[in-house]
Amino acid sequence: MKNQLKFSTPIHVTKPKLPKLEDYTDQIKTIWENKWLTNDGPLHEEFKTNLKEYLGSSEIELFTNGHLALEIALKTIEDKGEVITTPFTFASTIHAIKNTGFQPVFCDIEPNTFNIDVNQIEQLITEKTKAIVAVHVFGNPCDVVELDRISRDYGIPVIYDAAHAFGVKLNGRFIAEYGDVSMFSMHATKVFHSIEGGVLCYKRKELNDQFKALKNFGITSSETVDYMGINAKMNEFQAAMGLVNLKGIDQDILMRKEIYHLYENILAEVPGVNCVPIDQEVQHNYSYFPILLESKTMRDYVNEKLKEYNLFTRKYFYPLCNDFSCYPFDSNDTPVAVYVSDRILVLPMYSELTLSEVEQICTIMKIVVDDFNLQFNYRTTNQVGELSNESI
Ligand code: T4K
Repeated sequence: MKNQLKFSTPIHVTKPKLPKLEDYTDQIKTIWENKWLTNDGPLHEEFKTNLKEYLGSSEIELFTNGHLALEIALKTIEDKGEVITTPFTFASTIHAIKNTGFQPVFCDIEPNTFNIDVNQIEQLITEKTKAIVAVHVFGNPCDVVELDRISRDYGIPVIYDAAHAFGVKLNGRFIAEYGDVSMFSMHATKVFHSIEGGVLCYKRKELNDQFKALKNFGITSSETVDYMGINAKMNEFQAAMGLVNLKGIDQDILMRKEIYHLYENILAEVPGVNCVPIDQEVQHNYSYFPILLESKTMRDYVNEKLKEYNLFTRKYFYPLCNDFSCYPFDSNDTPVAVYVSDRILVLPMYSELTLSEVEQICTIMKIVVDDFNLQFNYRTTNQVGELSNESI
């Protein structure tokens, strides 16, 4: 049975969508004609215009990757101090905060969306607080309305790490309409990509010159360098990939949606596997398919066993950022994040995943989870977000 179900080639958590080769080569022909490879070339400018419309933002700037875009957004806050953020995120978020001279203050997450718990933010605000960096984890929007309220009441900017949220809308509104700045990643593993790439969407026009300078060594004119900038420019090959991919993004998201619902329907019948519901108000991008298993032991068992079927899931995000050895943080203050991080598993999700592959993955999941339950005589509950101290 195992041999029949084992995939002949590895199935990874994601697979980048590549356009038709001829579409890409057509797009990059002009680079040979005009010999402009990077530094705000014509494809960069065209991509920027198209993204502006797609992301619904009056102001945008492109960067070589999402991480440097986030660092640059934070660099514009000159008064250094504390930044309230979440520990349940990719290393990039916290590295960006630390690299720009801020001290992260970790707020716990809420158990349904895995996003920063807005009810716990205000008690962490002090005179040292300079910003809030919230992450739309797996593309699920944070409580943006409450975050806007906190931002207004305390005069603290909100920067969204929207790395996972490309194309997401809330009640018909573009997700980048909320907060001061939103960073979208366009890395190869994302729902939409430009090989590597990052975008900042923002409202304040006066940030234009600063963002442009900061991504180009801080140079403001041929004779002036006004900021300690870096090199974070998007090149023409990236922009070309983005331009071609943008044409297919809506279709891709529709295919992901179908995969998402198939997973949801089948896995609902598998005891111990808890899917993460999507709010009705959210127009999602289905960037990831996260599940919560009943315990850390079960999660680690399933993650390892699936490899025997050539199936490679990921523990996004374990360990928590406040458990990284490079930082002296204490994760005990974020019990919900600890709970989720110990149980999270992300299943394969990409538009080229076929529906029969999804069915096969679910069949394997059922076998592996049943094995675990038999071995450990475990009784499951299927309750997402129900905190429990039980451990086996
Ligand atoms: N903030 C958040 C919340 C983020 O999640 C991220 C990035 C950032 C900020 C920073 O944005 P960028 O600077 O990256 O734009 C991957 C991605 O590299 C990373 O972009 C992403 N988050 C993170 C969640 O996932 P890894 O270390 O898991 O990548 P890797 O190389 O193990 O790839 C995952 C799987 O994808 C592989 O097992 C196979 C497949 N893959 C990957 C690549 C690169 C392919 O099939 N082809 C490929 O070219 O971080």
